Amino acid sequence: MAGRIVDARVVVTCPGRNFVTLRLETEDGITGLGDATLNGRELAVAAYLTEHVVPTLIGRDSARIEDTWQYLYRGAYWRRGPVTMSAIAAVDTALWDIKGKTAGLPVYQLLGGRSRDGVTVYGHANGETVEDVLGEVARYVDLGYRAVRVQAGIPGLTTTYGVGRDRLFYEPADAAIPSEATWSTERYLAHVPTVLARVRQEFGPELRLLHDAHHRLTPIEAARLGRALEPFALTWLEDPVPAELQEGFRLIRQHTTTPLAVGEVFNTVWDCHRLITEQLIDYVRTTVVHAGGITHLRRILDLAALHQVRSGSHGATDLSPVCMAAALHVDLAVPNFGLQEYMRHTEATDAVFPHSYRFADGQLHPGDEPGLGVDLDEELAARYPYRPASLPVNRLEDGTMHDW
Ligand code: EZ4
Ligand code: CO
Repeated sequence: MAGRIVDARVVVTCPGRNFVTLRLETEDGITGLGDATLNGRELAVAAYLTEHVVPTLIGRDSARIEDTWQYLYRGAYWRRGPVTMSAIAAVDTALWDIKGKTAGLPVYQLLGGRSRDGVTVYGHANGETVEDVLGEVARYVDLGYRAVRVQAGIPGLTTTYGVGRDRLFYEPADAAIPSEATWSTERYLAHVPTVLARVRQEFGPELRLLHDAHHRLTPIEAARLGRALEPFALTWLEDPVPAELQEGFRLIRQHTTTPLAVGEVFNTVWDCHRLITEQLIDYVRTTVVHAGGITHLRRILDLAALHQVRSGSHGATDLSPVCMAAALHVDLAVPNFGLQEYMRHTEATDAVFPHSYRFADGQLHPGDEPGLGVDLDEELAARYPYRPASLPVNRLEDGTMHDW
């Protein structure tokens, strides 16, 4: 028995980028970790945890994961939202870590055991020119990846989402006050199909290809893009439209057979229940950290399984190794796993969060350590103080604010 929670600490560290981590400790000396990182809004979640959650955790039975989730969700009255749900996620993830360590089992065993041998991941190939992109795809193939997301610079635009300065470690949060990018849907729609055509032509039919439109199109524009990409057989077109409007996907669906993925900004099942039950999407990209932890992500994926929607959890670098480990345990266990995004963390981040998950042959394996298999080196973390960094904003060429 792990017993009651006697300590709860929020650790903010910036080994290259900001991470917020909750560490819980029980009376038996068992510790659990949960990721609470919300890119560009880190201190809001840290304050939510410190001011409103941590005081309610001390003395609580660490074994009662579901009850604690319900307490934090129903008990807040102000439900949902990325700040609240990331805070709940951190507590939930840390409690699963503790339960695993208490049982002497990796978390995936607590979730029903493995449903597959490993977790197939996709990497991010990106470059300014088509030639750069082809070189980057080749690099991922050489590294063993079986699935690659393809993002390219758009002629006429100075910066484009997904195209970074550092190829392996893409980080869009680049300034304390948001930097401003310029967007043109016309330029984008004219160019992107030519890039995917070249990549498919060079690499043949077996490599799985993906593309992220990053919430910038209207439904009919997305329908047109989906149709234009059909010959290149994408595994998915991601975030075609801003997804507050779940009904918007009906229009896209009427026009294209390109599979659709969405959900990295969703916080609860209520953001995607219609998308799932009406089969308007193929992959739901909700994550452990932003969608209420392992407990709530599994609830979303169970609903998705009933409707033949598969998982495709967000795995960008702004989700810490604690979230990545938790995602891998879920991915290994659920029947309807699809694909896991995997952007490598920097060496500094990996040193602050030593972890047992490993990449081999295009797959990640969470390892068999009890719990999540991730630690936090607090001494090292303390050497990297918080640095304000925001995600950019987007304007059309005439200055109109647009979705980033
Ligand atoms: O822009 O995680 O699919 N991945 C993505 C990411 C998001 C960042 C935002 O913090 O869309 O690159
Ligand atoms: Co995305």
